[in-house]
Amino acid sequence: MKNRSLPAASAIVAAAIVFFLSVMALPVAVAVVEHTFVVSQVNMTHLCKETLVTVVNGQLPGPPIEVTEGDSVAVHIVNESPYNITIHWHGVKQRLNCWSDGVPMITQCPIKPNQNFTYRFNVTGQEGTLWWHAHVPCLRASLHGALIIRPRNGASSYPFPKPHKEIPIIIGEWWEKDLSVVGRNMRDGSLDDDPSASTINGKLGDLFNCSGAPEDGYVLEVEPGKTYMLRVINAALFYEYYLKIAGHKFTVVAADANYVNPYTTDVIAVSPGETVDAILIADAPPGSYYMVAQPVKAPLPDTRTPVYVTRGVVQYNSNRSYGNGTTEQQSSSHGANEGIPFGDAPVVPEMPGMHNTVVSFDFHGNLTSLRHPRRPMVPLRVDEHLFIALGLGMTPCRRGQSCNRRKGDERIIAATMNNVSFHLSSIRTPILEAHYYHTGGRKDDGTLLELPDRPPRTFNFTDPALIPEGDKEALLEPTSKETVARWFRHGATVEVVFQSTALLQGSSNPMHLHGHDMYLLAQGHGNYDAAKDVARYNLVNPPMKNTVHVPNLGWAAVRFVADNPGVWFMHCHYEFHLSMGMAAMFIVEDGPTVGRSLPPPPMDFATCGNYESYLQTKKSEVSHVDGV
Ligand SMILES: *[C@@H]1O[C@H](CO)[C@@H](O)[C@H](O)[C@H]1NC(C)=O
Ligand SMILES: *[C@@H]1O[C@H](CO)[C@@H](O)[C@H](O)[C@H]1NC(C)=O
Ligand SMILES: *[C@@H]1O[C@H](CO)[C@@H](O)[C@H](O)[C@H]1NC(C)=O
Ligand SMILES: *[C@@H]1O[C@H](CO)[C@@H](O)[C@H](O)[C@H]1NC(C)=O
Ligand SMILES: *[C@@H]1O[C@H](CO)[C@@H](O)[C@H](O)[C@H]1NC(C)=O
Ligand SMILES: *[C@@H]1O[C@H](CO)[C@@H](O)[C@H](O)[C@H]1NC(C)=O
Ligand SMILES: *[C@@H]1O[C@H](CO)[C@@H](O)[C@H](O)[C@H]1NC(C)=O
Ligand SMILES: *[C@@H]1O[C@H](CO)[C@@H](O)[C@H](O)[C@H]1NC(C)=O
Ligand SMILES: *[C@@H]1O[C@H](CO)[C@@H](O)[C@H](O)[C@H]1NC(C)=O
Ligand SMILES: *[C@@H]1O[C@H](CO)[C@@H](O)[C@H](O)[C@H]1NC(C)=O
Ligand SMILES: [Cu+2]
Repeated sequence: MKNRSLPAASAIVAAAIVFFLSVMALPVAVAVVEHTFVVSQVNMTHLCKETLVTVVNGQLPGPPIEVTEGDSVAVHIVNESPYNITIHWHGVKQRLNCWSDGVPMITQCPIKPNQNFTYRFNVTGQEGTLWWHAHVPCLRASLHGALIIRPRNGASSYPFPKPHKEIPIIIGEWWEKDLSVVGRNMRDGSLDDDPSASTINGKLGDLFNCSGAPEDGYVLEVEPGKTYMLRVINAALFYEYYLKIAGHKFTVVAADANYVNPYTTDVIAVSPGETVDAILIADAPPGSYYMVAQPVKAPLPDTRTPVYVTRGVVQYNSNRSYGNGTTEQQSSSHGANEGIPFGDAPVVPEMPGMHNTVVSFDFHGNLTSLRHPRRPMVPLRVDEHLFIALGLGMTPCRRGQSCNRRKGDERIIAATMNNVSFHLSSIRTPILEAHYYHTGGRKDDGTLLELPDRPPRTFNFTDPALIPEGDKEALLEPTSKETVARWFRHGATVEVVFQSTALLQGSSNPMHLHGHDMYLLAQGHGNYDAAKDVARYNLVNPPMKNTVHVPNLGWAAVRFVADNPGVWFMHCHYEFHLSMGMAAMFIVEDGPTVGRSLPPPPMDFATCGNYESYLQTKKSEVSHVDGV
């Protein structure tokens, strides 16, 4: 392990600026939460093997960022890795601040090795769990962490009883392969790389071993009767996961940093990019219980193997509390009250079948947004309708590309939206910068292709006969790589129906939109049919999501208001789909006033050519320790 001291790593410097808003004549404390993220490579050992991994501040998962709603955040990135890096603040709305969205060559030049960059953004009008991750092919598998937003008025203003403790539960993967190579392979259509294990909070758990010695697992210690808020994040590249704890139920209270009506369930379904906040009450007989995260596979015939289940343990505190301030430590082999004696093997939960996608469908279908002062009304009038078919296709192999896929060397797999596969050609200026300065990225200037509003041809999208290569599928497989964008007038209400298809696979698609939350109006199995499905829209309290899990061989209908000017990436959060092109840019035009238009880039914003002259601003940042 590389031994170095970290410069003020994840320090939240104390102090608070107090702004006196003349209008309200009330003091409102606004704070700057400041972090330094050193991106570097360290050796970590799992499964008997030392592996070089790229991490932030030597940690996997990376450091959490904890803020209070309304705070300003400044994160100084020090790139000591050999890779070009950007960090995306997943789910942060970045109002009028697209410059800090962290998508390479779309919103900024990547941070080169041995360079620094500072992200500045405000976290306004959002509460709950989000996360941050590198937006570089595959490297997000080891470059990620939680972003926790607490209410301005303290934990007492949660719309549920204040939990005893709040615990991030980050589901991830352990990769022994070089992730930068895996990223290149995926871009070139190879699906042959797999992780070596799944993880909970970076731990592989006892289903994995080194020469028979089990790997450490994550342990959540609980006190009987107490309430815990689990902030569940799926940071994995490949799979949706089911999370269960033997002998316990969850009450889901938020998803994607939006409160939901409390929903009690014994299983949480969380797709890559999604977050779920759930209350766990330690109300089972004291003992130990496995917490299991199991990947969800597409229905058979499924193309991807293998899958890895991981587990940790919920361990009841074995100390006996006398209720008079005295706790007595008990030996762990000592029999407890009723229930499971300590020291026995933890109780194992019964998991859904590996290919059972119904549990996920029900979970997502049961989320409704909580009535909350900040909950906006669902827009009823729709200005733009898009129908986006998600699938795979084939493009001709380009010269110089390693086309080791299918039928010799002629074609490679691509992932598509309406028969176009996203590809950023070698540009020197990020799209957002070109768009802002009118040197490109504008509608009709010929630099980008417009994403079609619907697929070029209607077919039976969910016919399983399209999954294997064959005559039926062959007609639909040719596709092309383009730099695709769809422009929206400022303030337009956009309805998008995402249709998962059976083209060469039957997988679900967690669709993520940057800079906006989407109202998830409805989901369904099979082909979307407006004639009957519009009637099923929830226009009263649909959940608001930044990542919408589009069911396997099914669809999801969403609406959003395009009122945040900028160039926003919209893509599948399965890394292989994203790398293969299941993406597009949603470009929201400026509004009629300065206050509704994208401001110029920050003073210290680097352009791709002049990193050398990049100025590290030394603004006096004043911060506070978060928590009221
Ligand atoms: C990782 O381990 C390898 C082999 O032991 C060693 O050569 C390398 O210097 C180490 N790298 C770091 C960053 O510690
Ligand atoms: C990093 O990006 C620059 C362009 O900004 C490119 O020239 C260079 O090859 C990239 N380096 C790596 C290691 O990918
Ligand atoms: C980047 O930041 C680190 C830590 O603050 C500093 O030591 C280093 O000189 C900076 N590098 C550049 C190129 O500005
Ligand atoms: C954050 O909020 C402060 C105070 O309202 C404002 O001055 C600043 O410009 C905002 N920063 C960003 C990046 O939006
Ligand atoms: C884990 O244990 C099994 C069975 O004992 C063994 O076959 C396997 O090699 C072990 N894995 C590692 C990485 O040592
Ligand atoms: C609390 O109760 C226990 C059990 O009755 C007793 O042993 C202990 O001394 C008490 N502690 C105090 C501080 O009263
Ligand atoms: C149990 O009691 C011991 C000794 O008082 C203490 O060190 C330990 O932290 C306690 N465990 C928990 C989970 O509270
Ligand atoms: C909610 O979940 C239950 C099973 O727990 C299921 O029967 C029901 O159909 C789900 N509701 C929706 C709207 O999906
Ligand atoms: C699509 O294909 C499925 C499976 O073969 C079939 O059940 C369904 O009826 C077809 N739908 C249409 C509209 O043809
Ligand atoms: C998809 O696009 C490719 C390349 O432009 C074209 O050859 C093919 O006909 C299109 N497919 C359909 C179904 O329109
Ligand atoms: Cu996808």
